[in-house]
Amino acid sequence: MKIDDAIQIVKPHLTEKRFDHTLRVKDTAVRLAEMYDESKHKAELAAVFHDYCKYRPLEEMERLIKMSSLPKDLLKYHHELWHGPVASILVENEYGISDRDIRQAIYYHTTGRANMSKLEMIVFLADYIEPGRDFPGLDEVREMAKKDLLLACWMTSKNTISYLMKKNATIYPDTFYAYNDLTIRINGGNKINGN
Ligand code: DGI
Ligand code: FE
Ligand code: FE
Repeated sequence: MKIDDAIQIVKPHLTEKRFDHTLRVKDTAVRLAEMYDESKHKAELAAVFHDYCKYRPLEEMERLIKMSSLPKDLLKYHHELWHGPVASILVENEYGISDRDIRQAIYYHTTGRANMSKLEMIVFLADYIEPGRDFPGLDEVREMAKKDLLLACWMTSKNTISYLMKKNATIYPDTFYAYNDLTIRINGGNKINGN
C-alpha cells in the first residue's frame, strides 16, 4: 500500500491531535529505520496504522476480541490496551495488510513483548519519543535512541512500568515480559547492573 493512501485511510478515524501524533510517529519511525537498517516502508506503514483503532467504540473492540483469535485476557485489563491488537486484525481484514512484521509492530506498540523484532522496537520507541511527547526522562530516551535501540526501548519500558505503578494501574503481562526480555538481552552485553 502506498503511504499516502494509508494516511488518507486513517485520517477520518482519528482526532486532529491524534492524526498529528501519527504523522510524527511515522517520521520518527522512518528516521529510526534508517539509523538501524530496517525497512523504511514497513516502519512507515506500521506507524501510520498504529493508532488506527484508538477511538473505536469499546463494544466493537470487545466483540472483535471475543470473536477473533486475540487473547481473551485483554478484556480483564484496561481498554487502552485493546487498540493495538484490534488494529492488527482490522488492517488485514479491511485493507489486506497481511505482512506479519507490520501487523506485529501494530499489535505490540503499547505493551511491547518478549522477543520484539527490530521493527516492533522501532514503532514502540517512535510512539514514545515522537517530538510532540513530553514525559519525565524523555530527553534521556531520545538521546539513547540515537545510539542504542535496545537500551532506548528498555528505558521506555522501564519508564512506562514506573508510571503505571505510581498510578496503581494493572500491568499487562506483555508489558513486564518486554522489560524482562530487554534487560536480559542488554545484560548479555553487561550494559546495566542488576540481578
Ligand atoms: O496510543 P498512544 O496514546 O499513542 O500510546 P500507547 O498506545 O503506547 O499507550 C496508551 C496508554 O497505555 C499509555 O497511557 C500507557 C498505557 N499502557 C501501556 N502499557 C500498559 C498500559 N496501561 C495499562 N493499564 N497496563 C499496561 O500494561
Ligand atoms: Fe497507541
Ligand atoms: Fe500512538
